[in-house]
Amino acid sequence: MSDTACLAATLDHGVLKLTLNRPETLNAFTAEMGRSLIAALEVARDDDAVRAVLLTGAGRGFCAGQDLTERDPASRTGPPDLGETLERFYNPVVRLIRSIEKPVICAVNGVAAGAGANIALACDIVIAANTARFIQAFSKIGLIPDCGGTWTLTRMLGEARAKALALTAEPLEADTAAAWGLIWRTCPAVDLPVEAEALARRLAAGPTRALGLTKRAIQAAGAQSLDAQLDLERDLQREAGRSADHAEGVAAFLEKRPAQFTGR
Ligand code: LHQ
Repeated sequence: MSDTACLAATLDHGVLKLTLNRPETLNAFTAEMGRSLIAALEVARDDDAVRAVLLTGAGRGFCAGQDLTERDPASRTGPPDLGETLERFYNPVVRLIRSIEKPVICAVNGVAAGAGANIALACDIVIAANTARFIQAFSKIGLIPDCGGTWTLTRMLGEARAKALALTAEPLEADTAAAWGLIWRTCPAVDLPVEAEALARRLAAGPTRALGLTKRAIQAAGAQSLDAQLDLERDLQREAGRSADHAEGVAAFLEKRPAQFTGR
């Protein structure tokens, strides 16, 4: 698994660990980081050896959002096309995280601001250091929340909290984010690397196909009726029922032994 200067990538026990690696800027997001993250997530999508993804940050921050030194108004002649920036770098990252049919875990090791917050919140399971904060920093620089933030916050928290966080840009402590149901849970900062790795390895050893189909079903649920969801569950369960891992899971139960899932 190849590293780049701003994104460390390792594959171990089926876990593709991606570490945003510009700690001196709290891992602020550059175009190079965007290209590297997209390429790594495409590998995660396509390579059967990858059975879970773990995204985290190096140093004391998770990600401070767009690197604002790349956006200095003094270094350009006209207004920027931020829509184009989103389409090239940020939207593909969020679309990949959501569409990869494998668990994507985010270990938020410190502050997550702007795009950094919303990329974290796009992941399937978010576990954060209890010292971390989530900041919808956009309004401080005259922008709107992106990376799906307006969608994610509204669905997960409702309009009242989504609007207050986005309009005020006030930091949300990780423990409050967990209490509000925005993330799964927090743990002491010192324990985060070990806990997140253990969770990722456990999921990577799971029935990957069923986990991927579960992700697809849950993501579809918010946009359709119960009736349509029952139809979708029927179709996806049919597919899961044909997997080798389903046969293995049942056999292991009957034989009173741990299942050895292969992801097929
Ligand atoms: C940074 C950054 C940073 C560069 C800290 N850039 N250096 C935007 C535009 C284009 C297209 C699409 O989408 C977007 C989406 C966005 O992400 S907009 C939001 C951009 N992010 C922000 O506005 C957050 C800016 N950062 C902060 O407010 C603070 O740094 C936070 C609250 C994240 C952390 O505060 P502190 O813990 O007090 O750390 P610090 O401010 O001292 O930062 C440490 C260093 O990191 C510092 O450098 P220095 O050389 O002074 O040690 C900062 O300049 C640098 N840094 N964020 N986004």
